[in-house]
Amino acid sequence: MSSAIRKIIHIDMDAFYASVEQRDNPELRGKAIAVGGSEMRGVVTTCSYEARKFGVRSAMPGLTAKKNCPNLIFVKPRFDVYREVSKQIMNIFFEFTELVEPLSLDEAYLDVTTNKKGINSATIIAREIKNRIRSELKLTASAGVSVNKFLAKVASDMDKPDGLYVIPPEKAEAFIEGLDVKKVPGIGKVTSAKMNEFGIKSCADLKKFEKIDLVKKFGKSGNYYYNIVHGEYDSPVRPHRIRKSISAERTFDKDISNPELMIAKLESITKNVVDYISKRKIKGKTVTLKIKYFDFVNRTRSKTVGSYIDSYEEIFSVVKELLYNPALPEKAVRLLGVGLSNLNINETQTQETQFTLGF
Ligand code: TTP
Ligand code: MG
Repeated sequence: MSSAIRKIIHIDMDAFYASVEQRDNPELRGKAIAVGGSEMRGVVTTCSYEARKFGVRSAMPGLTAKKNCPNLIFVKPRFDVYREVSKQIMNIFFEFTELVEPLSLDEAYLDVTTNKKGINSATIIAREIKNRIRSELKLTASAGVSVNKFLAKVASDMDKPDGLYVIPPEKAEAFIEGLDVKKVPGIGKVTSAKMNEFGIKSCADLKKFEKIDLVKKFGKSGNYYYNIVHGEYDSPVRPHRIRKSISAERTFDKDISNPELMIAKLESITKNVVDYISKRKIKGKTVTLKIKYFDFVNRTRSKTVGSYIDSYEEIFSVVKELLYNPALPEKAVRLLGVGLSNLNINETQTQETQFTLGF
């Protein structure tokens, strides 16, 4: 396989919990807020950018935060809401690539070297994702775009909030050399202090050491430090989502009552599903037909067959059966969808690298 250049995006939401709270409660907008228990006890999980101007930070005790910023408003966290928003963000990512590695509720790596939209430029994808998050979720995210996870993550932090920072391949080396070791993900306060004792302040300083010396000084992590400063870091984006079903659906401009037209639409929707699974060698045992009627009532009909199927003919024959059984849809249909589940895959999905131009 060629060692083609990869296109990695790191997305990180801005002041995540605090932004969700400001979004959902207009009275909090433009104000210094901290999400977390009360000011008397507990710590700040995060705070709005307005509060950061006063030196309020994550993990700071509430009392200290209030001392720094007397007008600070404390808001109780709503974890269910953050989890839900997180799902919505991840679903946007999955529209572009299956290679999504979430790091927490509000951040993820995406490998878009090859992507579902066939967009050549990772920068354009990052911009589209930011736009979608803004328009659909009314939130802002920062994106970093580069050739590996390390650089993409550092990049997403360069231009926060609402940032888009690109480190193209030809600028990667100079960028790394100028980078303070404190900014390297995985190098915390203790390690950076130790590095400073050895006269290591920037990654250029780090680059002067042989791998074996770095391992002697910093243990196993020395390998990682060596690899990142030499541009040899190539850890893949590891998706941990287990895909449970594959589906495609279509909403029609006009509601449909004619069965022949429904069949025609289902043919093309089934083809989409088959396209997707055949490229990935996925098979399934359960076929689901989704019907949304003109009045927005949703119905699903499913059938599980005895062995894995993956061909258009096999899947479509089940879809057709489901359309007629128990009876043709009794009302006009607004949306039809076809799903395949009970799949033969688990989470490991190998990454295909392919040579593509542009960045
Ligand atoms: P971060 O991405 O580190 O912070 P953030 O999104 O609030 O701000 P920004 O990225 O713009 O700098 O963390 C994401 C969420 O995780 C954050 O909103 C709250 C939660 N969190 C904690 O609960 N405790 C912590 O110590 C940190 C750092 C974050
Ligand atoms: Mg964040």
